Amino acid sequence: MVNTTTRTAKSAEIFAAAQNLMPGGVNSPVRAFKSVGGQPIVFDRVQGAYIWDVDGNQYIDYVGTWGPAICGHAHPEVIKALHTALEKGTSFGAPSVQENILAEMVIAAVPSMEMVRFVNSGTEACMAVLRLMRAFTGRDKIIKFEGCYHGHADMFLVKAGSGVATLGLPDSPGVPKSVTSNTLTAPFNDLEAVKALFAENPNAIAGVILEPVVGNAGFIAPTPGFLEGLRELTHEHRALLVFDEVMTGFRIAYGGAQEKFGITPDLTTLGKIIGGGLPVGAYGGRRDIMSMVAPAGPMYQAGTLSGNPLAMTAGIKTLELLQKPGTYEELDRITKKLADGLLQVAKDTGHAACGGQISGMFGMFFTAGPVHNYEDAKTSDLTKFSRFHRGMLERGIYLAPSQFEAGFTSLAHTDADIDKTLTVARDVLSSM
Ligand code: KE4
Repeated sequence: MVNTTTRTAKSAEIFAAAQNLMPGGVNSPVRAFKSVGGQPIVFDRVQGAYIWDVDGNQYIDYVGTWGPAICGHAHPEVIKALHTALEKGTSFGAPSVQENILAEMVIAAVPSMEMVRFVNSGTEACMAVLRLMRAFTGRDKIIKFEGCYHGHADMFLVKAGSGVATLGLPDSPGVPKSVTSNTLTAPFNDLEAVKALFAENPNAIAGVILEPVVGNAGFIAPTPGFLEGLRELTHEHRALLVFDEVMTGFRIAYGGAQEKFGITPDLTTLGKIIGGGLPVGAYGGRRDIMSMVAPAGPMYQAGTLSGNPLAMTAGIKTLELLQKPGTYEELDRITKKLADGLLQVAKDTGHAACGGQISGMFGMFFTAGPVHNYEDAKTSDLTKFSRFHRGMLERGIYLAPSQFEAGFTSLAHTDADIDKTLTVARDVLSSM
């Protein structure tokens, strides 16, 4: 039995103080470990595939600050580029060439992107893209999917995933019915339900927004034909198709899930990786739609720190690193080894489990499955997940503190890291 009292004493002290200062002691709910129990560890530093907490304990990290650390934490080339950029100042609030450079890289990479607007978070990107969908079509309703999470803006907090699902919140107080009455929902992977919503709301639906590979209800892949069906349905009803690739962008493939699956949406949101760990979000797509965004057009959206030179610099260097040949083959190899290994260990130790991976994104549910949507995900054994999470954490493996999140690997993870992770998982699951 690992002695958890002294092992994480400093974390306990710091987190206790934090709870008097910030709601739940955190600045984002999922970090509070509410659904897995126990206290969070307090980070001191990160490097490559590893975390060190304030007590000096080292962990292999499969959260990667929720996706941005795809090249490994604190990559030396990113840090070096930031040091150079810092000498020129931290914020301009005016055009900079770095914005052009990152915009050109994003437009060149993402099939749907003809123009792009940078913002400061995925939430901002999704808020803006929803306003743009409505401005372009003149329609108010949208379709989202149960368990998908598109940031914390009011109109998306309907059957949302991620922290909302983690905390089991029915949705959120403070969100007026008048705002969510235009948000229609359907089960992920259910084309018939989407067809029915279009039939029930003729000429009223601005578009469909989804995570093309769900990461906020746990890892849920699209079933064959689902994405193609949504593309056809939105074309048929003159509605827009929007891929929220805040998580999947530059992770599922360099061009995101839209490149991987060969489906081009009308608009795309991005975040996480394009900021290389600094605050960046983006939305973009067809030029005729993006031309509506102020000051080119009438749809207003703005931000003091949007296009921040430090964030642009970190994003540029991160995407440069990802352009190296073999990047996504290696991510897929190392993550497949991990995901397949975890499922094998669960089987060997008598625990029903299902899951999978695509490139550097993976997930596992403690249920025989299959898991095709949020309702399926909710049937998994959440108590078992919590015990597994705690057991892995105490043995130096840092997994996302919620069943309703995805796991992330990086180019810094080695075969030895995966082998150690699978050995620890076998130890933990054998004792459960
Ligand atoms: P942010 O506002 O957190 O940058 O992005 C919101 C968002 C939008 N769309 C998708 C598909 C997302 O995954 C996210 C944010 N992801 C969560 C992790 N599931 C962020 C972690 C957190 O909330 O602390």
